[in-house]
Amino acid sequence: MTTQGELDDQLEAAVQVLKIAERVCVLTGAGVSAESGVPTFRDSNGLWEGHRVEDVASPEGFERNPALVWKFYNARRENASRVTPNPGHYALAEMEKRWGDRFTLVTQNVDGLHLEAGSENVLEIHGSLRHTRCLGCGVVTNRGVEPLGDAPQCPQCHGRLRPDIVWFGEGLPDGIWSAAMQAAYECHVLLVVGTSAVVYPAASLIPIAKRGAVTPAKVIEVNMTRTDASDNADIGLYGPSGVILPKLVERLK
Ligand code: BJW
Ligand code: ZN
Repeated sequence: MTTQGELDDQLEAAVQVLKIAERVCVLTGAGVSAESGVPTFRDSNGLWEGHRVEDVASPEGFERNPALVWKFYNARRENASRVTPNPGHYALAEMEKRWGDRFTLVTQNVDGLHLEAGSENVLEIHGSLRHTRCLGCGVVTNRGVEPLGDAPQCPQCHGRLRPDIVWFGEGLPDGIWSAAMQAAYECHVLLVVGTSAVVYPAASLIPIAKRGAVTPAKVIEVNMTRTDASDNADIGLYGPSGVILPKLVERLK
C-alpha cells in the first residue's frame, strides 16, 4: 500500500526527471483502458468465457475454430463501440504537446483509445481491433467496429478475413516494432503504464531503454500494483492511471 505522502514524493521525483528529459517514450498496456471499461487480460486469469486467451489469440486457435475466434473479436469490437477514452488517455495526449515529435507512445492495446484521445505519435505494436487482413490477397482494411459475423470474407477476393492483430507466436509488424525499439533506446524517460510486462517482445522495451543510446533512461511505472517491470523502475506511481496521469500532467505545468 502506498501512502499519500509516498505517492506525493514519487510524483515529485517523476516531475523532476520529466522536466529535464529531451525525449520521452511511453509503453502502455491494458490497464490504461481499464477505467474506460475495457477488460484487462490477466486480471481475469487470462480467460474469456472459459477459454484461455492463447487459444483464441493464436494462429493455431484460429485454424482450429475460426468462428470462436471471430466471436471473441466481435465481442471486443462491440465493446470498443461503447467505450471512450478516460482521463489517463487524455493526460498522455496532453503530455505529447510538451515534447511534440520527441514523444512516442507505444501501445500494446488494440482498442484505438489513445488515437481517439488525440495522441498522434502512436505505435500500435499489437495491431488494431478495427483492422482486418485477408488471408487470400493480404489486404488490410479498416472496418471500424461494425459486427462482422463469424466467417467474414474479403470483399475483393472472397478470401477468409482475420483480425489484423498480433497473436501469440507471431512477429510484430517490422517497421512499427523498429520504431518502438528506437524510441525506447533514445528516450531519457520511459513511462510504463498499466502493463503486467510479461508479454515479449513488448516488455523488452524496458531493458532497451535502460541500456540507452546516450544515458540509461529513467523508468517510471504507473500501475495498480508492482509488476515484472518494477525492479527496473526508478520511480513507482501506484494507483489508477486515470487518476495518477492527470496529477502528473498538472504538476508538469
Ligand atoms: C492498471 C489498472 C489501472 C489494471 N491503472 N494499471 C520471451 C520470453 C518468454 C516468452 C516469449 C518470449 N518471446 C516471445 C515469447 C512468447 C510470447 C510471450 O511473450 N508470451 C508470454 C505470455 C510468456 N510472445 C509472442 O508470442 C509475441 N511474438 C513473438 O515474440 O514473435 C517472435 C516469436 C515467434 C515464435 C516463437 C518465439 C518468438 C507476440 C505477442 C502478442 C501478444 N498479443 C496479445 C493478444 C492480442 C490479442 C488481442 O488483444 O486481441 O496482446 S497477448 C495480450 O497481452 C495482449 C496484450 O497487448 C498483451 C500484454 O498484456 P497487458 O497489456 O500487459 O495486460 P495485462 O492484463 O497482462 O496487465 C494489465 C495491467 O494493468 C496489470 O499489471 C494491472 O495491475 C494493471 N491495471 N487496472 C493502472 N486502472
Ligand atoms: Zn482478399
